[in-house]
Amino acid sequence: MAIILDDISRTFSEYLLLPRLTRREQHIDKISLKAPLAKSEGSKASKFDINIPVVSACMQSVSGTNLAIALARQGGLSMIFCSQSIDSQVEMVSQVKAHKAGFVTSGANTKPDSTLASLVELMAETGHSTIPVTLDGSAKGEFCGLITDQDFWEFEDDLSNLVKDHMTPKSDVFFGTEGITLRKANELLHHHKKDCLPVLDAQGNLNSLVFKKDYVDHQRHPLELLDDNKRLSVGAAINTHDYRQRVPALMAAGADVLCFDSSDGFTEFQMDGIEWIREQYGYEIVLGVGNIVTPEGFDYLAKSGLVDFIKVGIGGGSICITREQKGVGRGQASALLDVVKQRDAFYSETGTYIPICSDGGLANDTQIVIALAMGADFVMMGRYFAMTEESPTPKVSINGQMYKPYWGEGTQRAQNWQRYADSMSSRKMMFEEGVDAYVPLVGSMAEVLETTLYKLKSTMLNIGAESLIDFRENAVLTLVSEQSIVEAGTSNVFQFSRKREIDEFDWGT
Ligand code: MZP
Repeated sequence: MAIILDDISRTFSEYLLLPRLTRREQHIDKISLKAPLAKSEGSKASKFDINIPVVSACMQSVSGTNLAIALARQGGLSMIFCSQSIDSQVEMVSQVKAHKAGFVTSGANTKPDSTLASLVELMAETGHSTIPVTLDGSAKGEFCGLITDQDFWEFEDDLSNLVKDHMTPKSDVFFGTEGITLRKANELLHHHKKDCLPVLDAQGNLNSLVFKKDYVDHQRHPLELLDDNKRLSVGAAINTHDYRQRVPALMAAGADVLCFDSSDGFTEFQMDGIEWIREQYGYEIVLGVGNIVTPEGFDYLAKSGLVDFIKVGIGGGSICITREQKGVGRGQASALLDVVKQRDAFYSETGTYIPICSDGGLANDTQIVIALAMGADFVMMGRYFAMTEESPTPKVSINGQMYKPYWGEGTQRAQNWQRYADSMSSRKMMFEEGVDAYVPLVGSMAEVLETTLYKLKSTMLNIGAESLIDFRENAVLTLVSEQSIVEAGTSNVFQFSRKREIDEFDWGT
């Protein structure tokens, strides 16, 4: 007979945190939100941390290049989706890695004999206002000079003029030579009051560019997640079908983290993939796996000794209908609590700490806070990021309100890419596990995230915690009744829903 658990599948909104002692010396600015992504042994630190405990979901409508760049600059990590051809995923990973290297390979170049008209076009196309001039117009060609949008007036100058007549020639450009440190390059920019420093090799060819704005940007984003070469960090999703081809390409492109994207990771297919990756690449790469919702699933993956972090969650995603379609899944809070308990027991027994990611179903900031208090090391979110300016989908106006399309990876729409990328594929989609939807546009990701993280830190103060480890160790949670949920909202007061109502209200004065 089937086993029926005594436990009920519960969600985050059914729990509340109790306050603990907040000490005088505690301050919101001293709280660290660092979280591990790689497994660690004993008291050794994890080899890969993120600076804020959030990652963006392995989804087409979420984790594209722009979001990956914006999130890494805030200290988090994106998992670039794998429901696309290997080439286009590699291109996205490469774009994130190229975005900010301190030393940037020039992405837009011109020749001395090009016209200003073609330069204007190039500037509009790439959004760059400083363009290196090389003899053959390539990123590594012989350096001839620099031209910026300050060197000509688009609506006054004759656009058939040649670049060489308006550029600053090499003889007047301050440049560095290959091997210069980033610190020295920034010093030169500062000293000579310049915005861009070309770096040339011994033969006078362009090697890279260093920009003042990147330095300023770095100072403004102290939590930026960078690799050892000072490039932004980025994760990439993988699947159980083509990892033999996809993983080598992603590794070559510089992906920092690989993460299996699967609604059910308690499978021998995923274990085959995990074993193959470790055989080929050892422990060089951080490897995330899942998803699971039971201690049994945790044990299967953790006891292999091959995985870094484990994702928890089946069927809780905002666009997910897996539970309805297949009758498989578990309330996210119950799944997380049960798996965290197993992880902690595993740590006590073996000394190996495996970070847990709570994936999907986080409907608001409070639920993010509760997931971290329950023991998730970090959370993965789709809807949250899909609603921001930086998600890869276009804005759509519906009845005067701006929205963004958001769809699940288990939809026909997401899976269609294979029809084009892999004409040999005989896999046919019999039913969908996700829906195609719209979410309201909420603005810039950095602004939304700032509020979320401020709320998180403020709750951590209530619990007397200075780190996420303190937070989960000190957390005391209680289940709430339906009536206490009602009590949690406002009660017996009249609320104005719109500013206009306030303006129009007769105050009797
Ligand atoms: P959410 O943050 O929008 O609630 O959920 C995002 C998560 O839903 C993803 O990280 C993934 O685990 C899951 N997901 C993505 N697509 C589907 C689907 O089509 C899905 N069913 O369940």
